[in-house]
Amino acid sequence: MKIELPKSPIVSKLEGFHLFHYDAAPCAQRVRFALHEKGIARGREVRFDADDPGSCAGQDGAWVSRQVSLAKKEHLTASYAQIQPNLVVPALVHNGDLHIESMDIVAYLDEVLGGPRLIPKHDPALLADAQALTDLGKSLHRSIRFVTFRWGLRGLARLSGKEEQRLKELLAKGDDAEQLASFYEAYDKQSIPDAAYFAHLDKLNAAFAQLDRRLQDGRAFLTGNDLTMADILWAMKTLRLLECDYPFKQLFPTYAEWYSKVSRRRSFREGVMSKHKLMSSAFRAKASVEQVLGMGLKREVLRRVA
Ligand SMILES: N[C@@H](CCC(=O)N[C@@H](CS)C(=O)NCC(=O)O)C(=O)O
Repeated sequence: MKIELPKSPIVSKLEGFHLFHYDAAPCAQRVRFALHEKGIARGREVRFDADDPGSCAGQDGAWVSRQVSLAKKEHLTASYAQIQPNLVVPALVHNGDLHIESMDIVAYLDEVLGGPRLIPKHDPALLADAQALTDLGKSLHRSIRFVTFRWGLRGLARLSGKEEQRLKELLAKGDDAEQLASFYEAYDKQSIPDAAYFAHLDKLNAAFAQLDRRLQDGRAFLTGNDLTMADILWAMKTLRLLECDYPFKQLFPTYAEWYSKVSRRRSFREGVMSKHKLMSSAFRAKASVEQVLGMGLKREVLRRVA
């Protein structure tokens, strides 16, 4: 989705590709994955709000990285609110045009860049299938949030009273398109209630079972023999859940093989993981400790599905 009149004075100054993202955020990882599939490498790092000419310049064959730390709550600042009105990552600026919504950005990149097609427009049936899987993934965005916040992040993700207030003030006229404000409001009061947590977990389990079944016919990727936007979206959900020790191998072995193949791609290793390895290992270590303490996601899912 292109934002026609960006509020931030920085946007119009940016040349080439500038990605506002966070290394650990699945929605931003989707866009990095797509950029690298298209042969656009990670370029220099600049502060997300830097606006001096050196920072704003483009970089040949590369995207400029503007990290917005979710851990430091940089997305809840007035300068970021002027770039991404929903206060989430990612946002992409391409030659002064601002785009938001990760999967819309992937579609935009597919349109303006060469390289392998991520959206199979040449085949209406394939396109409809890729779109349906992408829509299914989008509809489970909140489920991933519920499950990973409860098991993976817990107190780390809470907002202080001040931060919660700032979030509400920064959202334009109380618009809560990504439901951040309502989510944090409930989460900060009572963590994730069991009923909501299990309902979201069940939805995810059902979706993974469905994807596992479709891969059992031997296809290489979710919609056939080529990687599409659907693989990109689902791979990032899978990475996030693996970091919380979701038992893909035990429950959905064909799906786990698909993921393993996707995660070996150069675009995944360089675009998604290059600067995320440490954080990813920290998440996995935390999940392992939880498992030792008898409270991990793996145990919970296996009990639920058995
Ligand atoms: N529909 C949006 C969702 C973006 C989104 O929710 N981003 C998350 C990271 S995956 C975020 O920035 N969350 C901020 C927070 O949790 O406070 C998209 O696909 O771009």
